Amino acid sequence: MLKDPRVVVTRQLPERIEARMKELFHAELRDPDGPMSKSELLAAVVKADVLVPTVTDRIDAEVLEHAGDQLKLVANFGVGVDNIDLEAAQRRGIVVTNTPGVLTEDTADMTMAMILAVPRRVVEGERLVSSNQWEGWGPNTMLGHRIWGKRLGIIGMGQIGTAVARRAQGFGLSIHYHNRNRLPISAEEELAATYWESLDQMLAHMDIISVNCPRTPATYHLLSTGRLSLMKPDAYLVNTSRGEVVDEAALAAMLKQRKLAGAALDVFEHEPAINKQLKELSNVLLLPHMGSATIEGRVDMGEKVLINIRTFVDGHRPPDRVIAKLIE
Ligand code: 8YV
Repeated sequence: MLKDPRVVVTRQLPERIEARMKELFHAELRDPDGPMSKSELLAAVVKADVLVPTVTDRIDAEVLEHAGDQLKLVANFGVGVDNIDLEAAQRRGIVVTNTPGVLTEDTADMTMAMILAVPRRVVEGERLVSSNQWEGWGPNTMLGHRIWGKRLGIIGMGQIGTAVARRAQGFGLSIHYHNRNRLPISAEEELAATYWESLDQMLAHMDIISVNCPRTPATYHLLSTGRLSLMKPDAYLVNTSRGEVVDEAALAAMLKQRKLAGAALDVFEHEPAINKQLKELSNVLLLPHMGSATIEGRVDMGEKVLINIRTFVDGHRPPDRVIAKLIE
């Protein structure tokens, strides 16, 4: 049992969550907001009993090895834990938790919006109107591609992938997926989903690919030049997972050469930097990592963080403990 734990939060969280954080713990909140520099992170782990980082903090081996013995818990505000060196945390006996479940539906909604937006040229159409260049309806104006009846290939059929599949079914897409483990037959039947053991083969047959797997050592550049080249030239790529799963430079080059029809990307390899070529293309929709950005979602994430910390400091196993081996 940890008495009056010092909780350092690296970013400004919803007001309601920060208020509760202060009631429950000796909380050090971020004001003004902004990502912590490496030196600020190093200073934080020297004094914190609990650190609450986000995707904008790299909690790498250097940071964790610099931590004082008092640091016992890293309670990530986010489901992806690729920003944390889990092995290094384990070596130091530091527990890591995340916030699964509560951002599934929001992220799936955004993924679906992106699946619809690029083939139907939603953003191009908006730009045409807002730049005063629209000259009126024409039978051959702004033609995109039909969604209904196309094949959607989901890479990573976890909670978010499954939530995307449920939505996509309603839009008449046939569901295909590649995952480390095949789903139970009942789940496949419910989604009318076809399992592809070979990612390469699935890529070659899909009209739209949605990346929904976590970023782990095994998924880094999973969509390499070679794999992207397997996709049909009239196929689209959507990524709401992590930028590092796709070789961004290779993707940009292929889109430029029209070897792919288009892409919708909410995440990037070197956020907030984005490959310059991507910004110059009209068949690409670029969003600022906002897949889970709803007010309700952020509050739910904060609640999860509070519960994880509270349970831990009370001497129990926190509900969302992340075990290094399980996610690799
Ligand atoms: C979050 C995300 O907004 O939770 C995740 O893994 O990618 C985002 O949707 C972000 O990570 C918060 O830290």
